[in-house]
Amino acid sequence: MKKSALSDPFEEARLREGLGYMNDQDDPVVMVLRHKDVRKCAHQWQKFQSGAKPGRIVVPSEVNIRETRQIPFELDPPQHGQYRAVVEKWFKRPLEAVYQEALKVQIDALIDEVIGMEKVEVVSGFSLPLQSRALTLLLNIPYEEAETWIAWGTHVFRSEGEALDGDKAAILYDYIDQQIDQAIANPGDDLYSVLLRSEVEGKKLTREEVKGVMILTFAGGRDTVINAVTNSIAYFADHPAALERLRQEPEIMGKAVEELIRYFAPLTHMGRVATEDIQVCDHAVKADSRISLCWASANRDASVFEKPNEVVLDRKLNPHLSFGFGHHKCLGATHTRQIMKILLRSLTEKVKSINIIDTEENIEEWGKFNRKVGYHSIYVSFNNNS
Ligand code: EMZ
Repeated sequence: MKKSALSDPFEEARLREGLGYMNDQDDPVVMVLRHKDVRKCAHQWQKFQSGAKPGRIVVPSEVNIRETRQIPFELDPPQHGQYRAVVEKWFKRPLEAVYQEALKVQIDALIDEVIGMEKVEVVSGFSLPLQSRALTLLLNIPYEEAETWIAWGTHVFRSEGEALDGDKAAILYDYIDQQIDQAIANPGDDLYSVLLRSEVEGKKLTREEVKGVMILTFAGGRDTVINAVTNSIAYFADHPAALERLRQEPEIMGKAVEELIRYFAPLTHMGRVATEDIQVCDHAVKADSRISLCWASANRDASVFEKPNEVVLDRKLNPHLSFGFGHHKCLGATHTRQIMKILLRSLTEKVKSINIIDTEENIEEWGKFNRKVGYHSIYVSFNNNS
């Protein structure tokens, strides 16, 4: 198997029962594995809620490390829609030409920095700076601020050897508090200031609500984007012909982005809490217990995707669930798609080939399922196009 491959550990359980079982900090999770069931449960928000105790729908649960509700992610309708409406337009800004041009400048500059270097550790030396610098555009704040976030490492709630790190979370919370204070003192055109000016049902967002949106913006799109970028680099290193194809057929770039995101599924699953006793795939789920919607498994469902374990760059129909499904689908998807599109474009323009030197895989353990989601580290060299 190629180094960049991500296998599908859920296949057998998906075909047999459609479910997987795992224990998470003594709060078990029934994982929903089939594409159609994942979509169905995602739709049934009255039965499977997101607005449970803050942190409980995340797997591993974050109830012990945070109390702030992430918004709009941990709300159910109708509040969900009201809060989402406040931020929706802002998170569509990546569709604007000026935004894309600025992102292209950033990504080109980063590739210029690493190209020709003997070896680059992609996670910390490429994907993390790329994600952090791009985030300055999403927040509309000065580029230099990215340096602070790069120093935090790839995950804001986890650290090496610790799946949930409360001290680390405190760094993010304190930082956001300070930034909110600054935006109150000096309002501008940044996301903090926009949120502080916003209203829901005629009432200004509270400080806690502003914090909830900001924490989600920082945490939700961090390791996920880093995994998508890192896995893409590994993929093109293993498949130079794919990079060459994109060079020759730039018109398939959009499809290639969707396909890479389907195949990598950078977020394995997301939880919900059952509001009543209910059956899922003939299994009794008790009220107030957790299920998870396993995007990674649904994306390999052979009843929906032909050759599910292959990257088909120009895949025609691609109803992947990597950005979730239903009213909760990822708010950062527009930004992520632009990052990926521009990354692919810049790679075709500047990089001839990529060599993998050394890798340490990041394997998640979900009950009996071991899933590779990306890398702890991957050393490569980028070879230029001249
Ligand atoms: C939460 C989550 C959101 C969570 C869409 O995913 O991402 C995780 O990485 C965070 O730890 O708090 O934001």
